[in-house]
Amino acid sequence: MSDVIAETVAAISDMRIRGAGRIARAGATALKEYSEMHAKCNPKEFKDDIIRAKDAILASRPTAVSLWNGVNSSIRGLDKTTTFEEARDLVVTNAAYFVKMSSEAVGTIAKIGAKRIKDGDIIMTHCNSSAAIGAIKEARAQGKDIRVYATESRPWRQGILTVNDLSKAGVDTTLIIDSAVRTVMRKTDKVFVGADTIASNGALINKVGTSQLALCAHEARVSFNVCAETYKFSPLTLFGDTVTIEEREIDEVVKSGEIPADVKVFNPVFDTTPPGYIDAIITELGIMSPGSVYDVLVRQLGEDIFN
Ligand code: RUB
Repeated sequence: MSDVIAETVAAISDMRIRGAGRIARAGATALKEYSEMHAKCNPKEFKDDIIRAKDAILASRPTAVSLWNGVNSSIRGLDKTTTFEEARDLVVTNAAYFVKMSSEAVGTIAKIGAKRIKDGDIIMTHCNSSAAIGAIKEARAQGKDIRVYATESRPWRQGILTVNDLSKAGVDTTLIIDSAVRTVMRKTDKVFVGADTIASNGALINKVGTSQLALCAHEARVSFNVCAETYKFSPLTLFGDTVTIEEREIDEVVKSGEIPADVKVFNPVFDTTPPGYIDAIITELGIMSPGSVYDVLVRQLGEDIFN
C-alpha cells in the first residue's frame, strides 16, 4: 500500500482524523494524491491499485456512509476510462469536486440551520459534529444570544473539542456528562446533532447516545434537528444493506487492570435513532423530514439506480 493511503487509513482508524465529513474528505484526498503521484503504467494496473486503495480506506471505519460516498464518487466512471492519463485525471477531478462540494455543503447547512435558532434559545448538542456546530456558531455570529449544553461523549470525550470550539466563537457553553442528558433536557429548547449515516427510511446513525437525546427530547417536546450533508444519506440502505455499528477496543473504556479479567466490556460507538424522533434534517438542499430521504437518494442515484 502506498504511504499516502497507509497514513490516511491509520489516521482514520486511530481517530486522528474523525467526524463523518472529515473522514470522507480525507479518503477522497488520499485517492487524489495517490493518483497524482502514481507512476505511469497500463490503465488496468492503475485501476486495480485504486480499487485496492479504496477498499483499504473503506475498511478504516465502517459506520459513516460519508466515507463510502466520498471514495466511491471519487472513482465514479473509472471503469469506462481507456488510458492511464484519462483514469488518473478522472480520480483527481472527481475527488477534488467531492472535497469542494462537501465543504461547501457544511457552510450552507450552517446558514440554513442558523435560521432555526432563535435569540434566547438553549440548545443541546452531542459529540462533535462540524455541521451542527457550524449552525450554532453561525447563529451566534448573527448576534443571537444563545446557550449550549454539550455532552462529554464518553469514552473519547469529543465534547471537549465542541466546548472549546463554541467557547472560542463566543457561545455561552456548558459541558454536561452524558448521563445528565434527561435532567438537562427540561431546560433545553432545541437539540442539534450531526450524522454519520442516514438510512433510506430516515433513521439516523450517529455517535452512541444520540438516540437517548432523541428520546429525552421527544419526552420533553423539544425539537430534534439533524444537520447532515446529503452524502451522509446511504444508497446502500436503499438496497437492503444494514448499517454496521462500529465497536472499538475496550481500552478506550477502562484502563488495564481496572476491572476483573472476567468482566466483559461492550463499546459500540454509534447508535440508531428511529425516524419518528427526528423533527428536521437540515441539509445543503434545504430542510426535510426523514420521509424525504428516500426521494433524495433516488434522485441522487439517477440512472445508476438501474445498473
Ligand atoms: C463523530 C460523530 C459526529 C458525526 C458528524 O463521531 O458522531 O456527530 O460524525 O460529524 P467520531 P460531522 O468522533 O467517532 O468520528 O458533522 O463533523 O461530519
